[in-house]
Amino acid sequence: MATYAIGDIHGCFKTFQRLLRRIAFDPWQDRLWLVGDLVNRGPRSLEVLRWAVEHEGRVVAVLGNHDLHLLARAGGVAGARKRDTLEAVLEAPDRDDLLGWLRTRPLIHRDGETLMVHAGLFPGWRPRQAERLARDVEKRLRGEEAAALLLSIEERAAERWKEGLVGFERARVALAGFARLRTLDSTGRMCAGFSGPPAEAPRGCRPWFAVRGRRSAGVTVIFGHWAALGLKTGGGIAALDTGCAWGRQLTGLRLDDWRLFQEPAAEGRARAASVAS
Ligand SMILES: [Mn+2]
Repeated sequence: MATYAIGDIHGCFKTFQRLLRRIAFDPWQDRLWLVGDLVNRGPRSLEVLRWAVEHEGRVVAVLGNHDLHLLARAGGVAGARKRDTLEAVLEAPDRDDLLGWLRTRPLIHRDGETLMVHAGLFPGWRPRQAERLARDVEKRLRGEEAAALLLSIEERAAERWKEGLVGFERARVALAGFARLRTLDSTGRMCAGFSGPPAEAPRGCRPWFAVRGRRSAGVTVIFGHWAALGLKTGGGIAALDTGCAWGRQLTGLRLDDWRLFQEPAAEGRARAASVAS
């Protein structure tokens, strides 16, 4: 039995299936950790969702911002964006089952000293605190505040974590961390408009994992979301979004021995020009 963490699939179902063949994935024995953004940008989000639901006993998937965007569109909270490729899911006869499954995914998954999140952790968060926050936000995403939380992700605000936050505001800022965080300025505010490589970050903006004194440094954090960062493993992190939807690769990391597996994108390079969010 092995456990593989896999980067942002973004509807690249063909590449995903090829990667599973490459790693000789055994659905009876092995487990998959998916870092989120299963859907959008690539052409086959519907197939990815159906596969994940069919294999739900072997799959742990955390919610990414594009998964949340799909839920926002399905709920009438958000309209279509220019590069959305979500129509097939929204029009599928089994959409309610698929969206119901997606809506109930966690924001953080932790197994011992390994923690998976889609985008990142605010530097002030201890792992236990981040888990408690995730459980709180997950509950709200299933309740009456769901629409307002989904809308907050659409608005992409430059949020800043503070210990004194309470209630909905606390949940909203936490969700921005889980689903959208890349870099922060020296005051701890997200440099929200920036999605490029770290070397091109605006002055004073640092990757969340590079902030000195980060309180989650005691666990290994597996994440995706940042295609322009690319593959980065070691130093307590594994960044696995290698831009499958941009014509690059889909990456799998075997958590048992940290061996890497990469599959070139089979979906072509039609959208390779941009690597924004
Ligand atoms: Mn993302």
